[in-house]
Amino acid sequence: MPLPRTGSIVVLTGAGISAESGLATFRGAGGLWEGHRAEEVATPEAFARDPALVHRFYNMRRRQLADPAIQPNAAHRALARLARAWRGGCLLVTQNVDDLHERAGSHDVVHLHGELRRVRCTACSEERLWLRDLEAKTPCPACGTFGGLRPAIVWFGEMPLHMERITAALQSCALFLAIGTSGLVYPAAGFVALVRDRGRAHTIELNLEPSAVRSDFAEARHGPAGTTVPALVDELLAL
Ligand code: BV8
Repeated sequence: MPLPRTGSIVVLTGAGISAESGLATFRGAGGLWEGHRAEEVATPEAFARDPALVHRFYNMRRRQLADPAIQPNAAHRALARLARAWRGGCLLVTQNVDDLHERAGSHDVVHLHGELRRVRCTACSEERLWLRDLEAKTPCPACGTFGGLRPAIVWFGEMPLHMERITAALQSCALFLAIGTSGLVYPAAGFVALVRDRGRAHTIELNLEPSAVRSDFAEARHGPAGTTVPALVDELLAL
């Protein structure tokens, strides 16, 4: 199927798009942290059982993201360029909790799994930007409750965010791109099948290697996102 000249685009990104910026992926290089798999730490049960461990996990990642060496890369910038120039509309959905898409100039980024730089109080539900370490004893600035603050992130077993908006966009897009994701976590990994089953849209996987759902895509472009994404955006904008 050729690239569409018109119609809307939905882009789904995963940890692989941030790899060339220096942020570790979930499953690369052993994917362990303090001997734990992310799936073991990123759960409500882990937070209830050992809040200090979970806070350490996110404090480490929040500090890493604040490192000036961590910058958006050519793939992030190419997607911002695509959204600015593509006339049919382009929805950027990310599984990532970093802010590299925003810092590359993307607007209205849909964070399906929440954001590392925001926290929520489980007592009063207030959510706010939070850039420093968080401890179990940190009081909520809004309601004063101790021990209620948690990262505003969707953990395993929790409901992903913005699903209605994402599903509506998937049901009407002309092109679906998945970039830098292993296709192991649902519902994000199932988005391509929803688009494919409509039968009228093109689907492309851009990943370092075939993902777990490679066979659901009409096309795959394997290689580093910093190379494959700008090349595809150039092709789309030259149509
Ligand atoms: C849900 C935030 C119901 C945390 C994340 C039992 C109980 C409960 C649920 C389940 C269960 N069994 C299964 C489930 C469903 C579960 C799930 O899918 N589990 C998996 C492990 C089997 N899903 C959930 O629980 C979700 N919620 O199901 O609720 C529901 C469903 C539908 C509708 C309503 C309700 C919630 C899942 C969200 C979990 N939170 N993140 C945090 O960040 O700390 S998930 C986390 O892993 C990421 O956000 C991401 O989404 C996910 C996958 O990671 P990837 O981004 O793909 O990264 P990965 O390292 O895996 O792969 C990177 C890829 O990049 C690789 O392929 C690599 O080759 C490539 N790459 C590397 N370098 C480059 C590159 N590509 C290009 N260029 C490069 N340079």
